[in-house]
Amino acid sequence: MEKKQDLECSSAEVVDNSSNDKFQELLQTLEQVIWDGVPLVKYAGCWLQVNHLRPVLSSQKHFKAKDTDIILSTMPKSGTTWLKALTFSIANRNVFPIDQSPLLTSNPHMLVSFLELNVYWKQDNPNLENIPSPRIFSTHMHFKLLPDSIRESNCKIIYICRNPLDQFVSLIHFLSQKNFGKDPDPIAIDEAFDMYRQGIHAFGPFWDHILGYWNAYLENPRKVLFLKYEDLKEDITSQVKKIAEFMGFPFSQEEEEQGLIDQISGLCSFETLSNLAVNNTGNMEGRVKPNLFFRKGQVGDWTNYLTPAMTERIKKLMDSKFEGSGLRFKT
Ligand code: PAP
Repeated sequence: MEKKQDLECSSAEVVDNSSNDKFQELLQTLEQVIWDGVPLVKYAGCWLQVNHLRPVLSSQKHFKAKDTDIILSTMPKSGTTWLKALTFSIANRNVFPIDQSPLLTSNPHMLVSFLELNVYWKQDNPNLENIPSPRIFSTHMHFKLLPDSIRESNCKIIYICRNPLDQFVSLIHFLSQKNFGKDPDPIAIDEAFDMYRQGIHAFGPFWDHILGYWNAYLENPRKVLFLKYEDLKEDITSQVKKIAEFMGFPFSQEEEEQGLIDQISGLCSFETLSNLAVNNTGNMEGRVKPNLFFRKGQVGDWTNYLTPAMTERIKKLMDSKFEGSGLRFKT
């Protein structure tokens, strides 16, 4: 049953209300479904886990982007961990030599925080002023949900997407393992697939997520860099150069000759990161095991999981949703 969405309800109004009433009122107006055992709500056309809505609203109200900020945007399972590692390494290459990189002792997610899953998850209005520039934050939010200051300032957005077939397969593996593999009833692939096709998954619909950033990139390529996971797999060197230039930290000729691009690419590679002790032990803030972010790291693993009928359906959906956009995926 479709419930009316109150898109006019401003985030400021909702999160300001200490009694919680406004927030509860807003929730009542939103369409809700259960996905993998958790409630998702449809806010401004975007599906969010219900517990992500408040931090999204808080970030919209309070986040003040600086011109020097770099915002990494992704749909889950599209290359977030990789992009965090690469951008952190590029920005901090003069602070930490490669062999002393914090990536050797910290999972990339502990070095670059999500606005809605970390920063505004813990506090409604944290003080972020003292974080040294460039501040790098990440988000899974749709472009249209981003805090206004991100769009209005001169900060930069780096988006990475992945072909939806692999993204979906990566997602279902993550879901089956996320509660330390102890989820008694993880969502079945067929059910997840049917919902995915309807755009119902955390931060879905996937086509709106991707097209939101694609169109923003077409409108202003100096503001938004649009990357594809498959391109990074194919030629990491040119992509790292491109990312560094976009960030405003281009590699000097001397750095290139010293092999710094290869060193950063090697440090951030699936092979290196997935074998580090830090990414194979313990858990992250009691929520997930770090090795969940490193499964296979391949292009085309979907062929091992999706039936021909499923593949055809998704490909048709992709054709219809991305038609005319100029966007193509390597699968
Ligand atoms: P997140 O959005 O939850 O942080 P994200 O990092 O986007 O997840 O996606 C995880 C996927 O990226 C995994 O893909 P797979 O399930 O198909 O294997 C993971 O293996 C892959 N991945 C993580 N780090 C790297 C890396 N350094 N290079 C290439 N792929 C990587």
